[in-house]
Amino acid sequence: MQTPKKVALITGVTGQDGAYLAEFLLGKGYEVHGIKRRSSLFNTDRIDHLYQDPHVNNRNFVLHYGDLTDSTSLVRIVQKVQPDEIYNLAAQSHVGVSFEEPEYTANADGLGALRLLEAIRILGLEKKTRFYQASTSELYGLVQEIPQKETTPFYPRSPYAVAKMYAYWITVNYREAYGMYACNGILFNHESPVRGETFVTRKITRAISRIALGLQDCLYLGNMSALRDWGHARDYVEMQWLMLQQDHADDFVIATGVQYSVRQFVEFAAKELGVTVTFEGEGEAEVGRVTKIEPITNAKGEAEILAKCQVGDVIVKVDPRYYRPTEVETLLGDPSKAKAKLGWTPKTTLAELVKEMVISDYTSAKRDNLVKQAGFQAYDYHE
Ligand code: NDP
Ligand code: GDR
Repeated sequence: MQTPKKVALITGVTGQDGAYLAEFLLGKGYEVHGIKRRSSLFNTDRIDHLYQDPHVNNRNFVLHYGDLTDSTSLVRIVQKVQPDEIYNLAAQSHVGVSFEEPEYTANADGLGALRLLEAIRILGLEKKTRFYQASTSELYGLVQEIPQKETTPFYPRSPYAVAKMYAYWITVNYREAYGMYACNGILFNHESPVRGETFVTRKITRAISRIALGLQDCLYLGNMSALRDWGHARDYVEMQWLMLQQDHADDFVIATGVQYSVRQFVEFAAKELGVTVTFEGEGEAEVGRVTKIEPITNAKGEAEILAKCQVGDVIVKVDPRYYRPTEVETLLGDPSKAKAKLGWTPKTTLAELVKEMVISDYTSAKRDNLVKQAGFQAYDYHE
């Protein structure tokens, strides 16, 4: 007899991690359900390659309308889907924006986790449904220990991090109070070509590509001294799954154990297109100037100058509007526990991650450039 397919429910399926996780679980033979929000425009770009026509029977990828701020929708979906595993990835995930929308962030990111845990309890699924909470290195905020591990005290520095701290502890509490299999993945920053355009890595790879093609003059950034431990989202979703396959629920730090500054990320990204950026000046007067342009080996194996900018051009400036009222200056994770207990190690280096992101954004920028050259308006939006 065939063993029945495992059923997973992913909140935030239209986001970066949701898309990678859905693809990963489908590859493992799961029936995958995702919760998407109603939007006035299509918001499924990242998962369109997984889409299955709703008119076809026996789909293994199904989307449901719902919202983390709406308990009734969550209870209805959990009841209908009867999931073996819930991955709670949905969130207002932008730290900077959380200072502008603190109440909504608390509602979606903090109480959202509670609503899902309660849905499991109300429906009597405590013994069936395993729960993953997308916790974050932002919990460490003003860091109390370097590197940060599972036992490092939290000191959140934004409405986002404070909301996520509630979600972290309510997950631990439901595990202890009701014996639920519920765990926290304390994930350090992870990126990819489908990272949201307003997070700093994607903002950089996108802008550098557009500057190289003459579509944009300058990249405006906030605190370029911030240090982050950046990994690849594709590697990190595998760990989210692994955490739900253990004998006992537990919480794990997931990180690479290496950190770089935002400034270094700019240098690495520009280098991929043959551009050397050198930083000069201090504070708000700091700029990044092009000091060298070298040919890059193109897809045909020929040496080609890709960048249209000139030596001497200032292509990076500071814009204080991107400063945060309270900043997280440094994050560096210690993933020893995940390595020992889950047998997990990140596969992608930062150099490989930067390359993949730049290739993807440069390809999109080339398409935008063709559109512009054909006389169509190429709109751009900076944030
Ligand atoms: P994204 O911002 O790319 O995706 C967030 C997802 O949540 C989107 O699908 C979004 O929908 C959805 N969403 C937002 N608000 C609601 C709501 N009220 N109800 C239902 N869905 C909602 O985030 P990532 O994929 O990068 O991150 C996934 C999770 O992991 C998040 O919880 C994030 O806070 C956390 N995290 C992320 C890290 C990272 O470095 N990427 C590190 C540590 C934790 P829509 O597409 O419609 O906007
Ligand atoms: P972060 O990611 O806040 O770490 O949260 P982000 O990429 O937004 O910022 C990283 C660092 O870069 C600095 N920075 C800028 N950031 C943005 N977005 N835009 C800028 O122009 C800019 N200039 C400098 C920031 O100040 C910060 O220090 C991400 C999110 O995915 C969270 O959901 C997740 O929990 C954490 O990572 C781990």
